[in-house]
This record gives sequence, structure tokens and C-alpha cells, in this order.
Amino acid sequence: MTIEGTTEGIDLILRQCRLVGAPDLVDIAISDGRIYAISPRLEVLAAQELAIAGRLVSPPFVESHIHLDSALTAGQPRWNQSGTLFEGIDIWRDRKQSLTLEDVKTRAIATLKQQAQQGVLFVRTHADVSEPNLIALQALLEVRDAVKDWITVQVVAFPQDGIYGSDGNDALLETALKLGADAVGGIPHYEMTREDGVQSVHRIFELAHRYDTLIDIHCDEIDDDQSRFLEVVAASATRSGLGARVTASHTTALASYNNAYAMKLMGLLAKSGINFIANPLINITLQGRTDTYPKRRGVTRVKELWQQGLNVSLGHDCVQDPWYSLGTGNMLTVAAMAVHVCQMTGQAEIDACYDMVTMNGAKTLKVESDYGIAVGRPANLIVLDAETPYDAIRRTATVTQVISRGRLLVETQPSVSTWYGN
Ligand code: 17E
Ligand code: FE2
Repeated sequence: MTIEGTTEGIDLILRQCRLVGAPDLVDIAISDGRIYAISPRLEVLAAQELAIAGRLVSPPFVESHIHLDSALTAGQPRWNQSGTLFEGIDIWRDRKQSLTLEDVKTRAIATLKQQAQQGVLFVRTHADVSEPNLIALQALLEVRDAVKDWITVQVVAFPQDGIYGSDGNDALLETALKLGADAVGGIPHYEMTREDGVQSVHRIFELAHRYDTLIDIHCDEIDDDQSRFLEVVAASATRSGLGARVTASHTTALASYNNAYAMKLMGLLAKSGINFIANPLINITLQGRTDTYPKRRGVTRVKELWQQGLNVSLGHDCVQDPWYSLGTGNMLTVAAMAVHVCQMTGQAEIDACYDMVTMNGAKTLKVESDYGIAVGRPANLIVLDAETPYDAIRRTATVTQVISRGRLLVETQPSVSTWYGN
């Protein structure tokens, strides 16, 4: 293909790209921040040219669930000894007393840079709003704006201590939405009573309606088979018509429900069309802590939700915080953990796990119209030192180039070993 005027306005060309699922290599031309042309051979010159040489070119990773306000605080003020969600919440309650805007912004931006280096260009973060000065929320709203030229951030107003956990939390949540949070969150399984939990879900839907936001609820993140707020979320999504604007995060109790109930629930979930986010790195470590043996895996029924045709994405949830002291923000490690814990080892299942850290996340975040490798779309794409998604997950492949908004943002060299033996 020849583009008229040859060099005019072409900023960047990627030569010999291997697109996911496509048999032939293509060149990709980028102009003015957008994908201008995709063709087997583009006879044009550009201001900058990258030799991709058959490596995999993919839409960027989508981190659909992370807590940037607590990132990089592991051990402050103490380590989580029990490894439970509840001890994590207690430690964070102590740590958040000393939050400042600068503290949150510095850690959040450092984490976003780590993520972007590894190919993440879309992020949904939770901001704890059960803190009287809303520092985490204000800091993350400022960060959302400060980084928008290279990474897209969505902020969920998340009442970590429960909407009805103490007086004032409900008002703080509403203030957070007035300040411009993109989504409203909740934690029904942590409210004091079952009734409060149900009430909190109704309140979340009312707020989402009033402030026209998305919904993303930490839902049933517990091994209690009696924690059944997912049905309330699904029914509310169906009745309100909000459907795919709603996300249920974690839903680990679904893995503990009896099959008879789970089967009934699946029908309700399919009808509701809500999104699911599983966080396999975190929940394989947080859950099962009250079990002896056999010990539950504690990750939601990812395979069955996917088989139902529901939209499932995967999140990292934490990078070095009171709930999880490990992590670098790499989405391939998240996908690999899902392959293992959810036993998604079939070929199509491994590919599905790749979708769960790319396009399914874009669907959850409602950014699909600006996402993907197609002419006219914003030029956000990554190059992996791999040939296929399977290869990328298996080897935790290096993301060698990250192109954001049409510009080369980061380059990373894959590691090289030299063999001196026989
Ligand atoms: N807060 C929560 O309720 N659950 C989690 N997994 C994290 C924070 C990380
Ligand atoms: Fe979370």
C-alpha cells in the first residue's frame, strides 16, 4: 500500500508486527496519535521507524482492579502476620491516619510508571473514602489528571470500612462522587449485618443513578458460603437497567457456594450482564486462611463465568501493600496465576486469560471504543518478546516497547543469557 504524499504526517511506523490471531505480519503507521494504516507493506517514510521483526503487537494491558492509594506501603506500620483481609484492613486503617496528598501521589505515580513499563495503559484504581479528609481520593483524582497524557486512570470511590461502618461514611462516599470519582464502590460482606450489606448495595445503585457513575463493588470477598450479596448486585443491575455498567470484584465466596445454588445464580448473573473482576494473586493468598486441609483456593469461578459468556477481567489488586507484600504490576503474572488457580490450561482457556488482562478489561472500564489495534483508534499498543499470547504468559515475556498516544513511551531490553558450558 502507498499512502499519498508519502512522508506527510506519519510520525511512527512499526515494521513487521505480529497481531494477535493474525497469520501475516503487518506494518502499522501512526499519525497524530492515531493508527493511520495497517497493511502487509507500507511504502512510506516516517519520522521514526521501529523494526518489530515478527514480535507480538497487542493492545495494551488493562489493570481493571488495583488500590493505588495503599501501593508501596508493605510493612507500614507493620507486616500482615495472619495474611487475612481483615488484618490488612486494620493495618491500612492505621497507615491511612498519616496520609498526605504528596505521599499518595508519589506512590501512585511510581506504581503507574512500573505498570506502564510493563505495558499497562488503562487502570481502574480504588480510592478509600472512609477517611474524613478524603486524602486518598483527592490525591488519586489529581493523579488521574496529571498522567492522562500517557495512561488512562479511572477512580472508584471505595468505602473500605463500610458505608454503615461508622457515622459519616455514607456522606463521605457521596462527597467523593461530587468531587468527580468515575465509579461508586462498596464492601457489603464487611458491613456489620446482612441487612446493612443489602442496604449498602441499594445505596450504591441510588448513588450511581444520581451521579451517573459506573459501579464496582468489592463483593463477597470472603470464604463464607453464606455471603450472598452477588445475587443482590445482579438483581439490582437487572432491575435498574444498569447491567454492564456494573462490576462485581473478587466474588470469592462464589467458589464456596454449593453447586445447586451456584447453578441458579449463574442464570441470574447471565441475565444481568454484569462484569466480573477476579484478582487471583491476592485471593490465592488471602483466602483459605481459616481452612486446614483440604484448603480452598478462594478464587471465584472464573472458568464457569467465562463459559457462561460473562465478561471477566483480571486485576493485580495490590502492589506491596498490607494485603499483599509482593507484586510489580505485571499483568502476565496475573494471567499466569489465573491459568493455574482456575485450571484454565486448555488452549482456548489460556487465550481467554490473555483477553482477561486486555480487551475484557477495556470492556469493564467502558473504554472499548478507544481500545484495540484498528485504523482510526488511538495508537496505544505494546510489543512483546513473544509470538503468541500463550508464549507471552508462559514466559512472562518482556514488553519491549510501549506506545502510548502515538508516542514511544518506554523501551525495555529482554534479558540475555550467555551459555559457557558444553
Ligand atoms: N481492600 C479489600 O477490601 N480487599 C482487598 N483485596 C484489598 C483491599 C486489596
Ligand atoms: Fe480490591
